[in-house]
Amino acid sequence: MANLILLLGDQLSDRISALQAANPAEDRVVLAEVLSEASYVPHHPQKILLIFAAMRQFARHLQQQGWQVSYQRLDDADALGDLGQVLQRELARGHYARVIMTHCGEYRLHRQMRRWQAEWPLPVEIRPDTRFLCPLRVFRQWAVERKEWRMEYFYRLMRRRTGLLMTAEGKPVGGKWNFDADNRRAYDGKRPLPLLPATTLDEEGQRLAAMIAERFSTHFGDLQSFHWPVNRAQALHLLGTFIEQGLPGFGDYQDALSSQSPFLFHSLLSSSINIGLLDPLEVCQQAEAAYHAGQAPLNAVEGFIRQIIGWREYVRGVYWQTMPEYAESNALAAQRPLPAAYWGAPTGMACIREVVSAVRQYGYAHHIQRLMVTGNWALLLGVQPKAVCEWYLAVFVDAFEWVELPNTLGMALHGDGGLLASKPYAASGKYIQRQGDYCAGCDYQVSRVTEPDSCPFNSLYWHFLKRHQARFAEHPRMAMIYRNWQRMEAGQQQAILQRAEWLLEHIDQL
Ligand code: FAD
Ligand code: DLZ
Ligand code: SF4
Repeated sequence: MANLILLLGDQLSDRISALQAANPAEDRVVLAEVLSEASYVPHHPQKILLIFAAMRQFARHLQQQGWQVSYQRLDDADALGDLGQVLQRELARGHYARVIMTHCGEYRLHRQMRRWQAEWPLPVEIRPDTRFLCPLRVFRQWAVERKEWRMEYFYRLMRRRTGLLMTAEGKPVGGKWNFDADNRRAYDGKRPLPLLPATTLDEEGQRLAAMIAERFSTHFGDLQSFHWPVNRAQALHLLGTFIEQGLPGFGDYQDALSSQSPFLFHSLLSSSINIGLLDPLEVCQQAEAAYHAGQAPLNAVEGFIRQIIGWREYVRGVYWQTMPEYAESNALAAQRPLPAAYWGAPTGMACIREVVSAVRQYGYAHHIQRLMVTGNWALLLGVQPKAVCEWYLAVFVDAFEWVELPNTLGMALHGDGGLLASKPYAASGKYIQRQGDYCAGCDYQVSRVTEPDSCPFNSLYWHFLKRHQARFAEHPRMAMIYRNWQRMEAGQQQAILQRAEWLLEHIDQL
């Protein structure tokens, strides 16, 4: 008998496990644009457009390969509101032995799928998501064997498992596992920036954009500058361009911030990898080949591969190992609401303004903008993790909870108490100044700490450290900072804390 196969909007890959060993002549594939998935957070309109346009193109691709596909469009007259309803309608229309799906990327949806398994009269099979390089059982094994989880050690395991940048003797190429120390340059404008990829929508995509603009008009974000790949050919093109133009500078400028470009030398590949248009291993193999061909230096290629086989796989493992409790954690008891500037309210803080306006325009910010500007600001202010996480999940085109939550709650906010990264990524304005040119266009003075025009990051940095002194003072990598604080005169300390208190009372007027 036939099987009914569900594919989600971030499972658009021929290799997806739900399709394996299926029979195109007999089985039916279901893809559905549903309001429940499009509105559980106020997704950036470009994220909805990306997912729907890519789903439509993938459904067409499957049909061309001979698959029978049922596709629900959001604006179909008989459109149903959620995935369970859509599947039940399909089940009522035919005779099926089982429903097959691939493990999804968010706990809330996984819980629904488990409910279908328990309640529906036919078997519901949830297969592992084999697009990831580290099966969840391997991560679990790694995690239970350790008292402390650190990405660096997990990454070495992944280098050995994949063989990427490994010598025949089983040693890391270049004699070191990690070249991060070489990846901290500010951008001086000398190396030419890669060109922004071309707009990727066909005529149908343009119509879809108009529908989304109308239906989701209250969501934060513009639709005009849409550049995201919506099919595999476009994603492969972007990958090729990145390897040629971006990768050689990726390492040097990985941590740079620049008002000249919101993208710098970053790949822009996260959405393509996350929704299934590209395979993470093929991306890394192309980068590795560029190194062996002498087209990109080792610090760039190692840094890039580390993000994908290291951080990306690590955060996914942490997510599934710790959910649902992880989402509830708030180790620093942060309670403030999210500042209005995150939703585009005017601010004199140039760094926040630059990043939020790029997010509005593109649904994108690169890692250092996410971590050290919007993340750091929320950390220093003590914004409630749930509010911050909802923002990150909504406004980035590449955001799915398995990757967004550990990065935001764990890495940026230290809300997990150090499970993901032992030390908080808290920094003063000096860090932002060192990494780029935002401060030159700011209403505040980065060199000042206590004055009315002093950079808000500066006093709030000390306020954060003082608030959490009991937790961090003994941390070996933070002891020196606390010694610097102790060395300040009492009057200076008091002035800093007073300025910070004033800022905390006027957050939405900064
Ligand atoms: P590049 O800088 O070119 O990096 C190459 C690839 O490495 C990325 O495409 C991505 O697949 C992977 N990668 C890099 N860093 C990470 C990381 N920390 N975790 C997982 N994968 C990584 N990434 C998402 O894909 N979705 C998210 O929702 C998301 N939320 C984040 C929230 C915060 C607070 C922070 C600090 C980071 C977040 N990241 C997220 C990770 C990272 O910032 C993005 O993957 C990256 O900026 C995407 O841009 P890019 O493709 O140009 O990446
Ligand atoms: C993000 C998203 C959106 C906006 N819409 C849909 C949709 O209509 N149908 C669908 O199958 N998937 C959608 N997605 C992606 C899902 O939300 C995603 O599969 C889950 O969050 C798990 O990662
Ligand atoms: Fe940001 Fe402070 Fe620099 Fe202004 S001075 S851009 S607020 S770091």
